[in-house]
Amino acid sequence: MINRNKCFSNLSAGYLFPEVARRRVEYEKNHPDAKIISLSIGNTTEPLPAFIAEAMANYALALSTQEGYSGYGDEQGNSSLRKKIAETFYKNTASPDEVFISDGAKCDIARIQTLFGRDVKVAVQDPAYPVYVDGSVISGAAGANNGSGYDGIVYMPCTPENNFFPDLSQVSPNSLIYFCSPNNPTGAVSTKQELKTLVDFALGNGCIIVFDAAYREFIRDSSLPKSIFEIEGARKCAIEINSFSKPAGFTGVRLGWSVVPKDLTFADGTPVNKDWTRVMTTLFNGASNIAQAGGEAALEPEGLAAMKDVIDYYLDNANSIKNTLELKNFKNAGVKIYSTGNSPYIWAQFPGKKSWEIFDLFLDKCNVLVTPGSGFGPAGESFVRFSSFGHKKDVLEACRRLESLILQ
Ligand code: PGU
Repeated sequence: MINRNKCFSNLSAGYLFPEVARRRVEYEKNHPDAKIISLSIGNTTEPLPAFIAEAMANYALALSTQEGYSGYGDEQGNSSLRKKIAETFYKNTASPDEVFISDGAKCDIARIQTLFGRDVKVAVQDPAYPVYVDGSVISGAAGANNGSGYDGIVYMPCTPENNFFPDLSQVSPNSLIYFCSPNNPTGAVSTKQELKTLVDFALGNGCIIVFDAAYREFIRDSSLPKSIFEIEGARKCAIEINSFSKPAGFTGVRLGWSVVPKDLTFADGTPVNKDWTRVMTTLFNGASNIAQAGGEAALEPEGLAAMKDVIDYYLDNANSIKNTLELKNFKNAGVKIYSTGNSPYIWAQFPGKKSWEIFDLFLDKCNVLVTPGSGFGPAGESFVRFSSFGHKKDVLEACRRLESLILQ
């Protein structure tokens, strides 16, 4: 028999969101009448803008014609879409041949680990989107969980005390630094000055930043940077990962992209772009051509306007959740709310309580599902994350239930 890959036995728990779903099912078994509302996983709920859906439908229909049919496309993605992404999001900072189209940001975060192998040192914001850490464990770059985190990972606490920007001094030279802004789960958006500190640190210490900008379109404060490449020097030390999931509602359609600048090199001088091209052409066969047609429509003026409307909708939900959590019942119990208005997530601290305890309390007393902060890393303990992805009527109903919650 083949031995189990040890890296899998190093994982101390299942993936966070299936675990939340499992507990929901368990609860429903015992409470069949419960009408649970999820403010947990960040999954889009609103219909695709018609303009974008029509572009995909037309493309799909044309596939049944001789003229409209296409098979495998370029592994790096359609050149017209790469060009549009470069023009829309990276004017003067990245060129189309530095853009790689993918089937989503999560998949890119997984594949990116093959670039660096098991010997790379990894640093993550704590708390962080769990895929950076779990993926590092699966790839062997991190070891077993020692009770306060996985061996080999440098956790950089991002807490209210440091305004959610980490102290980088703990990061070893030549590390891979995962960084997410707007951040999942805290919602914090790093300022230009903060990202400059990060970029300067990476440049001075031989580090590479994997910058996850999946929530960039939620940034409404125009003084805040939407891309790491707005920072001078980032082309020499950063990769950016992004997605159509949240702005265009493509969580199910699946489409994302990465930007790997040609100026970024490994210690031996090899361009990272060269190896990333090799990974994308060898381990990936291109994003769905139908999804790419949708992506192109999303970047037309009509698509961009429709995406803004959908994001406004979720931001309005976020505001309703924030207003509810600021009510007396929460305030008097010492609950602290962190909400930036530039993110779909509200991060809330319940001093003295464990994250899963708060999860159980909301599930039991309000039939509202949230995500326990400890699932995002050790510094997330005593926090929970509220997601604003949901139909407005459901979010408002969840808020009504929370209003009458009595917290001891
Ligand atoms: N990056 C970040 C920071 C995310 O929060 C998510 C989704 C993704 C990437 C995934 O992007 P795709 O392009 O759709 O692959 N986070 C959600 C969903 C959970 C999950 O497992 O992806 C969340 O609730 O945190």
